[in-house]
Amino acid sequence: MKYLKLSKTMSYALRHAPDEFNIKLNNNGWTNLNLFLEALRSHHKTFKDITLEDILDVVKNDEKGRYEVSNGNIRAVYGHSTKDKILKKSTKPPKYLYHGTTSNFSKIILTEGLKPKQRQYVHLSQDIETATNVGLRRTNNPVILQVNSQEAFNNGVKFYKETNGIWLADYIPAKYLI
Ligand code: HQG
Repeated sequence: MKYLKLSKTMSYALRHAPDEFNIKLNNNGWTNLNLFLEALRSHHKTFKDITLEDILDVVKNDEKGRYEVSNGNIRAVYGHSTKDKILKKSTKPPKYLYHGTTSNFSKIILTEGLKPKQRQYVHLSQDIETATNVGLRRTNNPVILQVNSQEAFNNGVKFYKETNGIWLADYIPAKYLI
């Protein structure tokens, strides 16, 4: 079984395109695991023989904790772009959080603030190393922006804690960024 391909397809379905797979996400992003298995099997011939174990292996071994399984349901933890916003419970963030991006984007962000762009939430990292890895997806020389998260939180910006040091947030005005 090609787990990378399966993982990418799972992310695509659960974050971006549930309609293409004929699955429904609830308000918190959950969908029924057995129906998801059937949806993947019928989506493409590569997946026609996958089992529940294959999906659970992807979930368990994912290095970023991208998925969660509970009570017979599965969801992507972050990264959604579906039009109905996945509801999250906001939490008080640490004093600082970090965002790794390209030099060009960083200049725009320092003027107009950090926007979710095509996703539902802004994605932040708890430490500089993780933010650097996020930035390295786009450039060899990422710029790491420091977010004055607690100050932003105190002034009404909402933050949401996810797995593995990933934080989400709503739009963050430039005045909270260094
Ligand atoms: C940029 C991956 C111009 C922002 C990662 C980023 C992460 C702006 C891009 C997760 C902007 C959006 C998310 C503004 C933000 N003007 N550019 N005002 N505001 N941007 O992919 O944070 O492997 O949606 O800097 O590791 O790069 O998929 O966000 O470059 O955890 O699990 O707009 O996705 O995880 O890009 O990455 P993204 P991201 P996975």
